[in-house]
Amino acid sequence: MPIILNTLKTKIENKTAQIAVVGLGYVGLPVACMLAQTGYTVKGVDIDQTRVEKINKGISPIEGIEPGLGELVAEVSESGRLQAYTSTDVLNSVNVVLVSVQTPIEDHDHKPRYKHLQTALEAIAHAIQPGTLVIIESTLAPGTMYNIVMPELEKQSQLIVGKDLFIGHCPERVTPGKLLHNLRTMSRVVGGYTPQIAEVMATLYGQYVQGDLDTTDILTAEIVKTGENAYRDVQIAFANELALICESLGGDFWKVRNLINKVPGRQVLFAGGGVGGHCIPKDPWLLIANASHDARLIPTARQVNRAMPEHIATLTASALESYDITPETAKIAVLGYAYMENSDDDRDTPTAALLQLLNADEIRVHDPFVPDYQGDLEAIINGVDAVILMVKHDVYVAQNWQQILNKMQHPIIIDARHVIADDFGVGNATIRVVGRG
Ligand code: SAJ
Repeated sequence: MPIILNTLKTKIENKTAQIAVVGLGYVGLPVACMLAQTGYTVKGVDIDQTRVEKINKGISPIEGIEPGLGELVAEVSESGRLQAYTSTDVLNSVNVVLVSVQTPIEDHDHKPRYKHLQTALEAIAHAIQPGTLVIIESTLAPGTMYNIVMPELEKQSQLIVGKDLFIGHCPERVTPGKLLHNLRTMSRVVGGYTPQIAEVMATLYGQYVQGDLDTTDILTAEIVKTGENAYRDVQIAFANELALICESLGGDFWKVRNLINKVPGRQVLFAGGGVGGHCIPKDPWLLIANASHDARLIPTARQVNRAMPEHIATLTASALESYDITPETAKIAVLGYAYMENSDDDRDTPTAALLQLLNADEIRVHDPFVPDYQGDLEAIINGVDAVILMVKHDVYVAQNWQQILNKMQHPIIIDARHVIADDFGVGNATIRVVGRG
């Protein structure tokens, strides 16, 4: 191992290494806090002045229920172990830089948009000293480290990767609502430019990660992260397609699913109203972005999942029509705006797509976690012609659905998440469950 790298490893081991985290969002901030709590002096950098000020006051800028994060931000800010800045000039005195900036995809061609990453790389390259380790934690299209990150850093810093500049890719595996828990417990793929660099990276992550630290090469790390989420998207698409087949045959996906899953090696996931969130809809496109292979399954799975809100809108329209309710008079309540149950996160939520497709005189939206939609559930449901259940929040599962039906103008429920128990006495109500013909 080069002496300069060995020196860095020693600094990491005795916690004298100065660490920086660029990007203090739902990944960067918990990472910065965990490293500070572990005993490092951490400089956090973010372009958002308000976010920086909040953190330096010991306040977490992240909304939603994140167990332990608020207290941890206060603790490490108070102790001075974490200080936040808007300027990347502070990077001229650090030994390790972690980068957690967003890597979205373009809507029109699904190609990655690396504006934030490139801005960060340019600023980092101009500030860092020889011997610095730069680790990208953002999710990347395979090939990005070699084709964009490495050339950008070398060109702007005049340093040479492997000689006086070290790079690696360690993609994050966080989920909103359990950021700190996942950061501590999930195994990590630690991709180093060289095995020695991967070893030094693992020394750092080993300070707070209890899961496995699987050291490997950079390309493998890029493919694993995007692949694990593309895999999930395809699994969900299979469940959705099987549900549509069941509906068309007059079958019941929920019964079929349970019986298939009794077979060893089968695990059909849940059909639903669509796939939202910050990673599953995006990562499949990152996986195939630079691949010369003409991927067909993965884009098709994306199409299947993106079409589910339209299916829910169709089920709704046909149910209203069966009661001779026209769009001009229809009143609909949509329950659930977040992209997943018991979360306030509404990034890429299927409900937003559904709302674009519904045709009604009045549409009321409710969500117990999303500030814009936290109205009184009973008042929202009162007098509507149809209720659409888009998210399986616990509060909806716990409802007395007979009482709800009694308050509605017409007894129509479109259940996109199998919220209502199978033993519910439907009576004369019309309850259309996704996957049930
Ligand atoms: N969904 C379905 N059917 C399913 C599962 C999910 O329709 O069977 C929908 C959800 O309603 C949601 C979307 O897909 O709209 C995504 O749900 P998710 O459970 O995959 O949750 P995410 O998006 O937070 O995924 C994250 C990912 N974790 C990371 O990227 C680090 C994913 O790899 C994890 O598998 C997932 O959390 C998890 O299992 O918690």
